[in-house]
Amino acid sequence: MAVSRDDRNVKSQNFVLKIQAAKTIWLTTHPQADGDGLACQAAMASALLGLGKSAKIMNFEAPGNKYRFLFERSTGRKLTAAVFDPELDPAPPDLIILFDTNDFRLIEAMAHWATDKGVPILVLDHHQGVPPDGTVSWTDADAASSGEVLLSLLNAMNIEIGPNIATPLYASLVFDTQNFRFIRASARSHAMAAQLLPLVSEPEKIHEALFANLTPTKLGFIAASLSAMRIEAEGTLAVLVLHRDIFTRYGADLSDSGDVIDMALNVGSVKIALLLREEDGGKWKVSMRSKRGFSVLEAALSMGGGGHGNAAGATVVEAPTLIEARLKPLLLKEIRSKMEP
Ligand SMILES: [Mn+2]
Repeated sequence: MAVSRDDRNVKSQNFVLKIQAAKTIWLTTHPQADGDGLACQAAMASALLGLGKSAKIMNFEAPGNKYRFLFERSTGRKLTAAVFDPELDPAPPDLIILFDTNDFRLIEAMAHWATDKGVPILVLDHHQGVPPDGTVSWTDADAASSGEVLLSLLNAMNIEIGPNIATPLYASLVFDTQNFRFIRASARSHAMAAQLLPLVSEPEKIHEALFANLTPTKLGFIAASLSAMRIEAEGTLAVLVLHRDIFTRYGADLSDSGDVIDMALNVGSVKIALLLREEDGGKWKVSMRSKRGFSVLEAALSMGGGGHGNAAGATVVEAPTLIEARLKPLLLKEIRSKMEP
């Protein structure tokens, strides 16, 4: 449904007004925070500090090692990230901004806590779907990264983009487009890169941190994972089931398995890749990726999850063989219907 320009402007003004009125602001993102959500937190923290506000990065776990560079700044103090724990009885901020998801089930504990304390949560995101009714949001499902959406907010707020903001925003773009391989809508991502790049002192370091971060053990994890991958349905579907022991054996973290599923799409014939990853308490994280023209969103929604057309997932408590048996017919149907001339 098209949003009229006036509606959009009213919504946008509301978002900006809420930020302007707040003195203390928490910046959060979904659990297992990635290079887009964390980059938004870093960029927004610098923007808010520049406005003289108190900004606190509040996550659900410590950021992954490869993302630590996002919190270093060329001027001013390094940013730090706290871990949300309502038991510690933190002082409620005036406002919380949630980046890179609109799914409040993912931040359930914080959402409940915020409701109890009367703290509003704003959403800045580029995923499909909508946040709970009444949520003030700034979203664009055509944007390649939440960082791209954040840049439009900062521009609307007339905030000057210096190196401390440009560097994480550029990183968000590099990360979510996987080095500009997945450009969602348009040339906009490249235009944004052109605007930001002159302010980024060492762009190669961003690429290295995000993509050239292998260690011998991580390489071992990738080799073992790839050899467990099955390529089925005339080469069009890649399936990978990773039990916890493989992570323990190689000391791999959860972001490492994301790299493996991305690799599956480098196989020319593969249209969709499906990864099942064992988590705590009998839970399995389902991650799906697809090439342009093939959507995995419907399959993720059928499992109670969400995401984008080309990257979606869910968390399910069920045996992996059963999850696979439920998903495969949907994925094969998608592949076959889109491959027909
Ligand atoms: Mn994102």
